[in-house]
Amino acid sequence: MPSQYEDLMRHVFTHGVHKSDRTGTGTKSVFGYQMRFDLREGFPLVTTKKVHLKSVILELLWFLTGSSNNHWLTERGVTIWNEWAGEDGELGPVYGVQWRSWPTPDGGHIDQISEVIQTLKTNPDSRRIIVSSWNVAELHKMALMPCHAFFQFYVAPATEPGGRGQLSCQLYQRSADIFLGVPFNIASYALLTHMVAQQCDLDVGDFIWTGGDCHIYSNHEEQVRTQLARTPYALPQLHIKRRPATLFDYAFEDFEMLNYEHHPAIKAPVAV
Ligand code: THF
Repeated sequence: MPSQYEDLMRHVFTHGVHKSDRTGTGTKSVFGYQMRFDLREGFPLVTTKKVHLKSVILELLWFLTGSSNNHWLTERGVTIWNEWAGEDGELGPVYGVQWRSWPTPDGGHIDQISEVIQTLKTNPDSRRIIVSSWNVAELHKMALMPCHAFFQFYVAPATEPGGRGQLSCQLYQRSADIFLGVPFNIASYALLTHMVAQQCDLDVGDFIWTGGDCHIYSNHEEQVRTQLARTPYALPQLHIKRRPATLFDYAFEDFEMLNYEHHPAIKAPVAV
């Protein structure tokens, strides 16, 4: 059974060095790690605990709307951004804003996601199919600086005449909360890769996750022990029920996870 996530967790738990952090919680930390998920083998949803997929899907759809406001999420019952939002729900120019409307010095905006789709359709060999959330000039206005900060798409050409190319995605995540955040982050980008592939008539290839400061918070250690004692199940399969007109027209109901066999949920506090 696939255990790449659990291998990362075990590696940091065993070899991590004690390190203090911005939130004052304390962590075990390792710098630099990579995982590769072959999306043809199944959807990389963690099975050694129940992952709340509804929050993952709605958070991704929220990023794609380009919103800076947590209300869109709370109206739909998703609370994962509440700790960082102000009274008015504002988070500043976080992920969605940079993805869809990165401000330019002359007062314009760049829709990085639409440019990615355009390039994948017209110039799939490009080595510049990149989205960055790390807008250095705007970091100080963000409620939280991007953790998953930079990603690139890659198309491997079709292996037979008339076949389809295979779309891969690699993410650089500068800061990785291994117990709470990483299962969400892997699922989110795997889902995005499936959606982009569907829109560009490509098959899916690999999702590559590259981590910077990979850490286990000291108040997650008991949960980690519980999780590492469990045996992973086979991966589920993602089914997208229709093909919306554009990447921005997906709805929560369009996604179905088939055969998601998982261990029980494990609760843990989030470091703010
Ligand atoms: N800050 C920290 N400390 N960890 C993170 O993972 C994180 N993020 C986002 C921004 N800041 C972060 C927020 N993403 C949960 C999951 C993802 C989050 C924040 C919180 C969470 O509490 N998950 C629980 C409950 C699930 C639910 O209620 O839907 C879980 O059991 O998975 C990572 O990008």
